[in-house]
Amino acid sequence: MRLYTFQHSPNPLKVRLALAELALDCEMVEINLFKGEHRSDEFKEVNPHQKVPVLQEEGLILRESNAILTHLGRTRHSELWPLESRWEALASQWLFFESFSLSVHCGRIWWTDVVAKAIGRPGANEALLADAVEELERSLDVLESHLSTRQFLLGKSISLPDFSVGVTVAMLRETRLDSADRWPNVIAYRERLRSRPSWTQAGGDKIHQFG
Ligand SMILES: N[C@@H](CCC(=O)N[C@@H](CS)C(=O)NCC(=O)O)C(=O)O
Repeated sequence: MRLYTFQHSPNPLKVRLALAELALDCEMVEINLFKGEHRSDEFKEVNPHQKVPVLQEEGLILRESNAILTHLGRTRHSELWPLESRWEALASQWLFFESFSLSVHCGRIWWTDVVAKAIGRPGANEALLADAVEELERSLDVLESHLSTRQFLLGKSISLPDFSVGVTVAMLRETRLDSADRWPNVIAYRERLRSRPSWTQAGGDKIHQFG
């Protein structure tokens, strides 16, 4: 199994966390986005969309982090992905929520407040940022309420959808929306994820470190 990844990027981090928690061996191929390596002809053969992560396994080439988590969950029998249809329906719900209601908006704010400042690139424009904040506030309120009675998305135990939603809300650390007063349960959830050995093993804090 091989993963195309980049140490400072959130979407590949979701997969590295899952691999660490599932104790799976995987060859890591680093694609340096800051140097434009994802735009090379060689990488376009792997992923015409020119994005990471991409997982290669026995002839399967799979892009989209949440599809990769689903694949790992369904093929590796583990308590991180119970194969029960109602459980899987709720897992899908959270993966789609992450994809449509969190990811792009968190990405814009993280890029502007953290990455662009650190590496000297322009942030997102003001209209996009205003839209991101408005959309995210509503989504974070949903998550805040959900986590008021649960440790993790699907109850007491962590599962693969937590690595998706958890990484995406972790992007908001040190941004304008990093508010423990407004979203205490979300921040506590993020810190539960960050305190796991898998977070350290996967280099989770590198989404905030660009030295
Ligand atoms: N929906 C995709 C998003 C993948 C994505 O945007 N990856 C970023 C890194 S986190 C990337 O490769 N960006 C390079 C680019 O868009 O040019 C997923 O969940 O995997």
